[in-house]
Amino acid sequence: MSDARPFRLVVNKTPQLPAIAGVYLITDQGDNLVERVSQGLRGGVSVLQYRAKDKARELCLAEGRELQRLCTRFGALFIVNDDMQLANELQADGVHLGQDDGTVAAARKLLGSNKIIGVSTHTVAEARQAEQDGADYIGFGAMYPTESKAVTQLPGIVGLAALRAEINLPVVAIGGITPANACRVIDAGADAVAVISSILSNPRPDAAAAELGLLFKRNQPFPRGAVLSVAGSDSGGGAGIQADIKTISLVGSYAASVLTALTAQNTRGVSSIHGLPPSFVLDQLDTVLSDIPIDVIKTGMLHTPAIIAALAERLGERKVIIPLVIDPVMVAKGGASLMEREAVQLFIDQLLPLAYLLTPNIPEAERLLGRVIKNESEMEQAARDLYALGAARVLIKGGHLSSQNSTDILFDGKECHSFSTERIFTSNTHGTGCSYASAISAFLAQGEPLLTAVSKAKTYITAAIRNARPLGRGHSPVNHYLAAHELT
Ligand code: 3NM
Repeated sequence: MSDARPFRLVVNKTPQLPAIAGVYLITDQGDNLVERVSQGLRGGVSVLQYRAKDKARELCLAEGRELQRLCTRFGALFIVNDDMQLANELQADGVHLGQDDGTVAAARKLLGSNKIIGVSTHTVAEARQAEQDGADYIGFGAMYPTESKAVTQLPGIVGLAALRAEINLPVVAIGGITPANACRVIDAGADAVAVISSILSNPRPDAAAAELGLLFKRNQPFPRGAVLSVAGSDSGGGAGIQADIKTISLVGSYAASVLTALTAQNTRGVSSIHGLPPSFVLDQLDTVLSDIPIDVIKTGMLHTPAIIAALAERLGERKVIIPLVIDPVMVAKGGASLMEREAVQLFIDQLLPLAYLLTPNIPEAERLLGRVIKNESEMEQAARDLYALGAARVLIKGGHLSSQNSTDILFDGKECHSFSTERIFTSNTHGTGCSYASAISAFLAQGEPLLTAVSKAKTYITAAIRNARPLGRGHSPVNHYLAAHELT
C-alpha cells in the first residue's frame, strides 16, 4: 500500500517575463523621443527603460504610455527608472531602482511577484546586497566615462569581470558603451548593455541598436552566426552565390541562400542569364526566414527591377530589422550587365535606404552617383553622398584606382575610416566583390564590431587575391580556401 500523500498541483497562470538580456535602451531628455526610441526598437532593442528626469507627472504618464505601447508592438520589455509608483500606475514590466530609490522588498510588495526589479550598483558589495534582497538583475557601472550622467565610480571592465565571478543574476553594464567598445563589455561577462547616447544621439538609432545586438553573437559556438545570401548563381563557381557560400562557411558562419537568377558563366564571361520569378525569390526568402534565425542578410546580383522592388517591399515590412549588407552588383568582371538599366534608379529609391552597409566598388559608386571618382578624397565624398541617400554605413572599395595601395573608405555616419593593403597586380580577381561583402557579413554575424569586421574581411580578400591560382582562360577566381586558412 502506498504511503504517498495526496498532492495539490499549483499552476502559476501569470506569464513569465523573459530575462533581461541584449540591448537595453534608456531614454534621454531630447526632442522626438518617441520617434528615436521607435527606431531603436526597430534595430532590435530588447528592453526599454523610461528615465524621465524632472518631468511633470501628467507628461510622464502620457509619454510612458506611448513608449509602453511601442514596446508591446516590438516585443520589448518596458521598465520604469527610479519611480515604483509610476511603474505601478503604468503597469510597466518592472522598475529599476537606484541606491536611494526604495527597497527591493517595497517594490516587490507594490508591483507583485511577476514584475522585474533591477538595482543600480557600483561595487561588488552593493551587487551582492541587491542579489540577497531579491533583485532580478543588477545594473553595474560605469564602464567608461560618459557625458550622459555625472558618475563618481568607474569600476570599468576589470570591475565587471570581478563582479561577474560573484554574481549569478543577469548583469546589465552601463556607462559610455558604444558599438565599438561593447565587445569588451560583453567579453567581461555582461548579459546586457545599457546605453543612452550611442543609440539615441546616433543619427541612425536603428543601425546603432542593430550593431550592438549583433555583438552578443560573439561567444556562440562555431559555425557562429548565420548569413543569408541573396544572389545569382555563377555556374563557374568563382563568384555569386557559390563564392558567398564558400566564404561564409570557410570563415566560420552558417550560410543560407536565396537565388535571384542563374547564369551560364565561366572565367571568361557570362553567356546567358535566366532570371527567377520575383514571387519565387520571395518564397525562398520567406521560407528561410520563417525557420532559420538569420543574423545578417547579404545581397549581390538582383538582376531585375521586379526582384529589387519585391525584395525591398518584403524587407521594408519587417518590424525588427535584420542588418542588410548590400553589394550593388551591376557589371560582371567580363563586362556583362548584371543589373538591368532601369533597375538602377529603383535600387537607389527602394533598396538602398534599407542598407545597413552598402559596399560599392568605384564603377558602382560612379553609376549610383552619376559622376566620376578619381582619388581617395573623392571616395570619401562619394561615401558621404551615398550615406545621404539612405545607407546607414558605406564602404567604397578602391580596387579600381591605380594608386600603390588598395584603399577602401568606410563612412560610419560620423567619420571616414580607411583600410589599406598592398595592391596586387593581377587579373585573377573573379569573385572579389561577392567574397569581400560575404566575409564582412559573416564577421558581423559572428559579433565583431564593424571596423574589425571590415578589417578582417580586407585581410581575407587580399589573401584570396594573392593566392589565386590560374583556372580557365579568363579572370581566375580568388582562392577562398587558402585565404581562410591564412586567417586562422
Ligand atoms: N547610469 P550613456 S552611467 C544612467 O554608472 C547612467 O550608474 C550610470 O549613458 C551608472 O550610454 C549612465 O550615454 C549614463 O553613457 C549612460
